[in-house]
Amino acid sequence: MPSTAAKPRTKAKTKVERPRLHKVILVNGDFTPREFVVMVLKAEFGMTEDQAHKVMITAHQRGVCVVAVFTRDVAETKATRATDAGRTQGYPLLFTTEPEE
Ligand code: TYC
Repeated sequence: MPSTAAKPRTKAKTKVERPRLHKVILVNGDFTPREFVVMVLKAEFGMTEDQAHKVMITAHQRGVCVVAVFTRDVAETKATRATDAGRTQGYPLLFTTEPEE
């Protein structure tokens, strides 16, 4: 029996894209002590004292500093945890996220 099935003329392309990364951003504020910001950066982002101090000072001087990049879920979870760490101590410490270009 002759086959009537037409051969596909196009080949399905498997397109695998890397997930977009998201930045965790530390926002400056007047009321959170510097040492507390450094402590949170060390605890939540595994930074050394030196790295954490540099990030804190950059946010303090410029208003914001990129802490690290992660997949969206991880970035959001870390930003929330770090922000909550401040809130539990009564500090208005703020971490936000934004997609990388
Ligand atoms: N600006 C704060 C102060 O002078 C310290 C600080 C730095 C707070 C960075 C938040 O993201 C921040 N005590």
